[in-house]
Amino acid sequence: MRKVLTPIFLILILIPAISQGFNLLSPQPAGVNKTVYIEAFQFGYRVVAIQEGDKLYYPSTPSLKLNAGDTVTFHVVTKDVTHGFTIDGITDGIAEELLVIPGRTLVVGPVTFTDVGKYRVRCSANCGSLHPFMSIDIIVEPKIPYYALSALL
Ligand SMILES: [Cu+2]
Repeated sequence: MRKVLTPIFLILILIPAISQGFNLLSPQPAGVNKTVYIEAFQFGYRVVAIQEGDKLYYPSTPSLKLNAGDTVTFHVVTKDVTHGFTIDGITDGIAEELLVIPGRTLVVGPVTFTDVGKYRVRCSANCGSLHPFMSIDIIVEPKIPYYALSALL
């Protein structure tokens, strides 16, 4: 069984590697442009959809997952009261300007996430009793092609 599986495994790794010019360990291939649609509410944020080119995704995760190098434009709306949308370490200098007002769309970005890590989005407008706890995490993961990962197994 192993004698059969090994060549199949190698082919599965080599075909994409050859087609991409053996670019296996390039640490950060060019990122992807994304538009992320977010709804702010008392007391949290929900990722409604992610647009990548002409593709639209509807993520069901509580955080926003990105790959290093991605460039993101956020479109943020709210249906209840005015909220804020500040990204720790990125929009610190303009936090008070980033208000999400009912009936309007706040556009933030484009922001390029070059560093792997966790970025916390916070509400900067006092929107009610649980306002201090209103946040969502953006998790930026290294961009490693799937076949490079499989070669490590
Ligand atoms: Cu709020």
